[in-house]
Amino acid sequence: MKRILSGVQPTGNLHLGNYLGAIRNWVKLQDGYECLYMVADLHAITVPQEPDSLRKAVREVTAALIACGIDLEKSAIFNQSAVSAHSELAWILGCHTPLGWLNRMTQFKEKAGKHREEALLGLYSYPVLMAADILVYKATHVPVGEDQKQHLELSRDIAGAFNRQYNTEFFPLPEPLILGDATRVMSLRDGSKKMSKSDESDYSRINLTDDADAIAKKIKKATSDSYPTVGENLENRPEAANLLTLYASLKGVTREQALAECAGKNFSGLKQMLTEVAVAHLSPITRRMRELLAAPDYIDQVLSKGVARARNIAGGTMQEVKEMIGFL
Ligand code: AQP
Repeated sequence: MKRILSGVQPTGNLHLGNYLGAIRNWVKLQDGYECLYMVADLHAITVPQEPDSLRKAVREVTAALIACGIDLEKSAIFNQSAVSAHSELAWILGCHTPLGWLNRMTQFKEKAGKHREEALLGLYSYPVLMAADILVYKATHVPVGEDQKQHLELSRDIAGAFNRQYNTEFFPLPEPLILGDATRVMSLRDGSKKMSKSDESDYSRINLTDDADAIAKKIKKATSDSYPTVGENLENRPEAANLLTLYASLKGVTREQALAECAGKNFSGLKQMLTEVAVAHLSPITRRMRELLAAPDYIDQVLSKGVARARNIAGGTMQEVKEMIGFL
């Protein structure tokens, strides 16, 4: 059986990077796999969160997943913290993970930055929790954006270390699925940085909650250059290349087709084309999200149903893991 586990952190508004790099692919994968999608609230608290904002963000992310097309008849959406097996397995896997492996993780280095000594243990051990998230469901495939590739490789290493220690093939080695043509969407303000929820500038990203005016304003203000045509010297123009990728991906055409459509146009022509396609694509999602958010009880029911399904699978794994380890 092929099973998918993936997640998104409730650390703010979901953006176009989360959508194109992850969620849109999750929707497509529902036909070929059993899919479990979690709202990763345990990962969110690796940096301080305000309780009311966290609660709100969990419901917003759930609404966004439904609005983007996750089919609740097929797939489960659940809040990670409600399935205690994630934390339990994370501890056990932490006891099978050499520090040297964690020291190599670039996301920790980037996020902790110069304040390494003050960074929290949870931020450092985040990839071990991610391994637990995946392995507790014995997921075979994990759709992620480029930025999570290294963590996923570590999950495979941890699964291998556990299997070797207990001379078993209990955990499948999860395969990354890095799909689509926008696996690394860049900031609208700086083409060398990925689009991110935690970027201080809201102008760096297009949120799934942005209305048509906000989308138009943000694209208009996106960093430009003064090349006369879109296609010229694209390899050295990260901002133009990023907007072109966004256009192609939202329109569902290849990069070459997108370039052909832009023939003779300058940066502001590309911005206009992108605005139209982004508004057309995102406005039904935003509308549906608003309707769902007006019914928080429904969202909570969706999560409880997902939690029950997730607990059922995770509980079975934990029983077997404990037996293998020698816990009474
Ligand atoms: N810019 C991106 N391009 C493509 N894919 C992306 N993803 C995130 N940013 C981009 C993918 O979205 C999924 C969910 O990500 P997440 O919210 O769990 O964590 P993140 O990668 O840390 O996302 P952010 O927006 O950068 O959040 P903050 O700022 O809170 O750290 C993942 O599959 C990710 O690859």
